Amino acid sequence: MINHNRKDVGAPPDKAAFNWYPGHMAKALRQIKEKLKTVDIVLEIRDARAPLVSGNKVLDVTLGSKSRLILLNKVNLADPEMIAKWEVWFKEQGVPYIFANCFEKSAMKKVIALARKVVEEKRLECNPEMVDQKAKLRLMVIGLPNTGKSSIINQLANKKATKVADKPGQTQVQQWITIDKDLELLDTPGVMPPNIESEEHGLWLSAIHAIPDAIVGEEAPAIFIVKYFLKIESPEFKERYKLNSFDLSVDEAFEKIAKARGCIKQKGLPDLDRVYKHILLDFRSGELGKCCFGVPPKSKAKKV
Ligand SMILES: Nc1nc2c(ncn2[C@@H]2O[C@H](COP(=O)(O)OP(=O)(O)OP(=O)(O)O)[C@@H](O)[C@H]2O)c(=O)[nH]1
Ligand SMILES: [Mg+2]
Repeated sequence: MINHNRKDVGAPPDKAAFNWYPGHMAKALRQIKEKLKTVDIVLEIRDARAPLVSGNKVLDVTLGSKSRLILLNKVNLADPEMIAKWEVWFKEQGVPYIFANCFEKSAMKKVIALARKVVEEKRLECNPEMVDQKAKLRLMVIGLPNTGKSSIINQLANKKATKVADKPGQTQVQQWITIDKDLELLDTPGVMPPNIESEEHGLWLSAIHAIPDAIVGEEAPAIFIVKYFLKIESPEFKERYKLNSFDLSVDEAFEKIAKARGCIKQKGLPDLDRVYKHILLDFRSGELGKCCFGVPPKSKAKKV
């Protein structure tokens, strides 16, 4: 019998447990600052499943007045109803933004067209004489780890110009990629905020794999995911794990998931470590249904 209420299991980690800031990130942030002058615009990649929490206040400060376009990627994994609400909120904030799935070529073309428009508008505002429609666009791609920065660049380049993996911290050095004579992109390593605001935000970021599993462990994010999909009553989740109802405790759900995924040890006991891995994998590939963590803030004080 599983008992996640035991004191030594299932307790959510302290928010400090989510802090992951390896040496290459401090360096990456320094290098982002150094390169700002050489680019026309910064393309900030976020995860559409956590539109606010996958941003980074430290990056915001670093950018100063540089033009920025926020691309909320992986929209194919996000709950469309919630995205509609977030769209309204982003519009109200008056910042350029776009929701996209980087594997759709047409969406990526829209991103570049929008980036050009933002740059042209800024030039027009600052110095109308200097506007040159054909000027080369130099764009720096930044964001939290694993949000899809390198994938977006590869999609635009139409080749494997930079390494991609479902592993936060894949890119560790900056790399310029020339798309054509009019477009150059700078890939940068993902940078985490130095402090995660709450345990809940830490769990969201672990679930979407911005933080490596080795830092937090697999148990707490897996429990969070199961609770979330039970609560939203996701039909895909129910079907995937052959559940007969959503009215289950977390422990009952884990027992059923262990059976459905064949994670049974000798003597018929559930192999929880394997169950956690399955849940994380299934969630990250979208098998459990669409999701969106957090709701748009009501307070005007909370900014993008
Ligand atoms: N479903 C979906 N998966 C995506 C999308 N964009 C990227 N991915 C996946 O997200 C994972 C991370 O992609 P990367 O491009 O390596 O992410 P990154 O931001 O460069 O990561 P770091 O270099 O670690 O900072 C890969 O498994 C991609 O296939 C998207 O729009 N939809
Ligand atoms: Mg990368």
